[in-house]
Amino acid sequence: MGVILVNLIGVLLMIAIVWWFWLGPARGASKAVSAEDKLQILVKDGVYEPDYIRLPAGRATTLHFLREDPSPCSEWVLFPDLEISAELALHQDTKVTIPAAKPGEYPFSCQMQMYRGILILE
Ligand SMILES: [Cu+2]
Repeated sequence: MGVILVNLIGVLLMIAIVWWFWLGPARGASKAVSAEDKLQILVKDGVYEPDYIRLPAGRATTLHFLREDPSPCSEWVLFPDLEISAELALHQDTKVTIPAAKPGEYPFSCQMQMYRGILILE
């Protein structure tokens, strides 16, 4: 009986972890950034923070990338669908201007696609 209970707890814990990382409440809603804030994206530890940005379509916007990762992997940020690439200075704010564009999903990443994010224009 005790063994079954321990297994059950293990399984529930795994489900909880999976739920948290893949389906959790953090995805989307809480990472959304409003157009009023300074749109700063921290580049650190293999992730863009936030990695999910919603902005109004049809309006140019400036994103501020703050790169804190010295590895060359994080040096460039690419928005392939918008034909934007920018070299990010280490420990400094790098402005990246997003032109007015159609509504849609615009993924962005480093050159090797280790860092990934998505820009939603709506
Ligand atoms: Cu990379």
